[in-house]
Amino acid sequence: MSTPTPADKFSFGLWTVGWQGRDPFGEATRPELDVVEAVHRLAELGAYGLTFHDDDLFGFEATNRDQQISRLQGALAETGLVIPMVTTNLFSHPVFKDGGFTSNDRGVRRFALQKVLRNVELAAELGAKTFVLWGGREGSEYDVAKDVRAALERYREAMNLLTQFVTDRGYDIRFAIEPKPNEPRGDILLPTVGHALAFITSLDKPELVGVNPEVGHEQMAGLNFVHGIAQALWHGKLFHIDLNGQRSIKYDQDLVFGHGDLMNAFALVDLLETAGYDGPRHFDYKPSRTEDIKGVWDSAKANMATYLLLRDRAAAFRADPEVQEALATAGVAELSQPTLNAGESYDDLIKDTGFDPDQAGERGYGFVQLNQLAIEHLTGAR
Ligand code: GLT
Ligand code: MN
Ligand code: MN
Repeated sequence: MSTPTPADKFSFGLWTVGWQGRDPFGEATRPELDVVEAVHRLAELGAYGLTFHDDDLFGFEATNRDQQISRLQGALAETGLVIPMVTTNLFSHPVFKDGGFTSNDRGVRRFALQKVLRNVELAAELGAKTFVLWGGREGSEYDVAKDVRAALERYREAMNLLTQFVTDRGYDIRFAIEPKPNEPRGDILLPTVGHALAFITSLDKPELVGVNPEVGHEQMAGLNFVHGIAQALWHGKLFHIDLNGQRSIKYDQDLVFGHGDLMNAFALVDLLETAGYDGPRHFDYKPSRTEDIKGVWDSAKANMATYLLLRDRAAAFRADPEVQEALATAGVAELSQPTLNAGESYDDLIKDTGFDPDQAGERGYGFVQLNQLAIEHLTGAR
């Protein structure tokens, strides 16, 4: 089994290993984790990056902001860990109960933007290249209480202001919107990858905005995460990714990567590794509430170990001659061939009499056998 190294580009949110296990039904089960300790432990385990919200590092009041930033910088210098992504907490404080960029309260919207602008300055200072925006409170519980068209207009206004800001300041930063269908709001705006991709096309500088899809968030909506990622890649919009595990349509579980739909995780790693995605492999999970601090670090390790196992398994799957034969039978590569020949037009197609639909209807694609081979590789039987 391979050991993680910085070249694998594994990163973790400070709020993940730092989660104390507080949930709507119970108190914290673990003590606070200091950022310096987090950086050192993650570096020892072979991660390359740490990400954080402003509030994770210095709290909402930010009374110790400068001190915490310099403590973080010290730990980074000692370990070589980097900060590939920064994000802003627009969801914990009561002021954001009706949202940040799309709160009905204009004062709140101005405050939310100010909080993000200040944090983008910090992101630039720390060398982060991606700024994630998870709009967990942008939404509603009651349809009559939110003018969704106006909310989207305000969302757009916010994104246009932010992209103008990084452009004027000359920052090498792009934004990544993180979709989620619900929780904590009853319904969240831009609930899926598809919604976010469509929204981005309406922006002034769409080239500076992409998506940060999270495994569990798409699966909460019953969607196929691999399909969502493939489409984001196809649009050139996969700026960042949140890896974790989710078991079916229910509350956001944030399990270790692969501890949910393992088969989909296998296909995801295969896709990321073969499609040329070179961004961070960012884990956004929660060490379960049952775990002590040893369990926290074991679970952090488990995320990376699962990713590397799946990477090895996927490579073995691709290299297997039987798989290659099954892929050929399935016609997987044939889909990359344009449907019309070069120079052919719809007139040629209308006149074409060479195709026998009855005969083509008899074709067996062998998809089940291909999938079984994938299972055999995934389980180490091959
Ligand atoms: C929060 C959320 C995550 C987001 C984080 C970024 S915050 O923990 O559940 O999915 O990625 O804001
Ligand atoms: Mn989540
Ligand atoms: Mn996330």
